[in-house]
Amino acid sequence: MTEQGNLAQIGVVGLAVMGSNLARNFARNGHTVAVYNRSTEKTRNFMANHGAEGDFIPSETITDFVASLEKPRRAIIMVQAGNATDAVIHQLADAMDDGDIIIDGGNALYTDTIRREQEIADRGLNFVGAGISGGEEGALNGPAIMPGGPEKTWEALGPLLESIAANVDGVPCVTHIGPDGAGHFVKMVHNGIEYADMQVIGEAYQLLRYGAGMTPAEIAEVFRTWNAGDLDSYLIDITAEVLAQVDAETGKPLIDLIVDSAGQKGTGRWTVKAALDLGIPVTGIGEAVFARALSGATNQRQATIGNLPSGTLTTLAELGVDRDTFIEDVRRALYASKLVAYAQGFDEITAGSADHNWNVDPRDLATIWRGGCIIRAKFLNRIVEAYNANPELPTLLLDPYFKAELAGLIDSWRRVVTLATQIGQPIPVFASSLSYYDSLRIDRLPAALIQGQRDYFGAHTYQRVDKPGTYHTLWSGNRTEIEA
Ligand code: NBP
Repeated sequence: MTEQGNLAQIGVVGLAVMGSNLARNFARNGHTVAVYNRSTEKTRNFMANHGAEGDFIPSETITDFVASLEKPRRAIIMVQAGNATDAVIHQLADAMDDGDIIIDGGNALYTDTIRREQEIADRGLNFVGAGISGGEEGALNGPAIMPGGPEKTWEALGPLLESIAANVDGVPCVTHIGPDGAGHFVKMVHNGIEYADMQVIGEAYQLLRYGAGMTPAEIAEVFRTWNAGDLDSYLIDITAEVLAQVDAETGKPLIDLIVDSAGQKGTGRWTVKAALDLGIPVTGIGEAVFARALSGATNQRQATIGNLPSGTLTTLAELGVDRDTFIEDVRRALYASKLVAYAQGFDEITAGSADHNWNVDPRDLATIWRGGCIIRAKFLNRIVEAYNANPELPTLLLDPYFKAELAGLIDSWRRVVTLATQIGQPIPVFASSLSYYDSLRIDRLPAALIQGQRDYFGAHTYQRVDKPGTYHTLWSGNRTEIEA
């Protein structure tokens, strides 16, 4: 137990990589931080390694931990998402009093957060599901934070979170996103966008490497150049670093020694599942999630590699494609596909917000994602401007700035999709994003035929372009049309 007068402003439960870095970040920013971990060894190690970095109050029981917090008590849970989070929430709630705040900073599924918020509210406490992005480095030096939960908690939490969040142009990368699960929903879609962003970079690499025949070191240089322009972002930056890395043991580019099977922890998949329920086409994120799944289908790939007919393929050289022109075309295809992925992600957030009455402001997200998080990028400023100019944009792609950008990208994008197909290199997000774009752009979709088919086999009816009403054709009768 701590003596009165020496209480902590914030507590962290769970001292694995994220929790310990977050606790250190709070301490560095002048807060007294209570720390607790289920296995006491981690708490002791934490104090041994970092205890001198600031004011920490370590506890070996939840009761002591809660007693070491000033009121209203604020405790951030940084444990494994799922059952562990539920266990800790209930231990904390049992020891806390009315008005105290439990914050889940893990990667919780937003529907779990909605449920937990209700359970905790029923007990007179406050529950805040807060998405935290930026990995371990962000947790230590300034993450982007997306807190949901009751608006009233922001008064007690806001200044604390602002003090540890990343900061861009004097604006902290944290704001109250909306009620109950809004924060975790938005963090989920952020991660989904991250999947698409990483995949489009991967597709560009694939084309430069196996289409243009460039070395990883050469491609690293290309990415460095790109990072000085519209694509300026953390992910492009680290891509150049990864591609430039040489394996000390073999002297080969490290990228060539890494198994081409990508892992995933679930937030991308959740983003797509939620989008399916909302009826929002997040094709870029979906293809990115499936591309990771395909890369990891080891047994299937072992059976198929070299064993499926390719058809007649050609090479860029045979097609007389100029290398520098191709590199610039690939940059533009990447940029256009990335724009589509962000537009789709924002569509999902808008739809999720409307569905749950969260009133999420898309400008807030683009603002707080400019720093700390994995998808931080210069072009997020443009998204803020786009929504500032028109908060009701039907799609980001219609913003005048992005529309003008697309006009300069579209021909290259089409060329790259065509060439990739001719040389037999997979570009699931480049290609599906272009199809999505064309689907939005053209005036007639094959959905008319689908309605005809549905009416034929299931009497599902259709509407006509030339008159109001709902109709059905008597397909198995005399094929006259009746009003349904
Ligand atoms: P982990 O996700 O690896 O979880 C380890 C922590 O959970 C340890 O402190 C462990 O305590 C605790 N824990 C477990 Br497991 N079961 C518990 C239980 N039943 N009761 C109490 N504590 C329990 O830690 P992490 O990688 O630091 O991530 C923490 C959270 O942050 C996760 O939700 C993660 O999804 C999220 N996140 C991680 C990253 C990242 O880059 N790693 C980024 C963004 C968000 P023990 O020491 O006693 O086993």
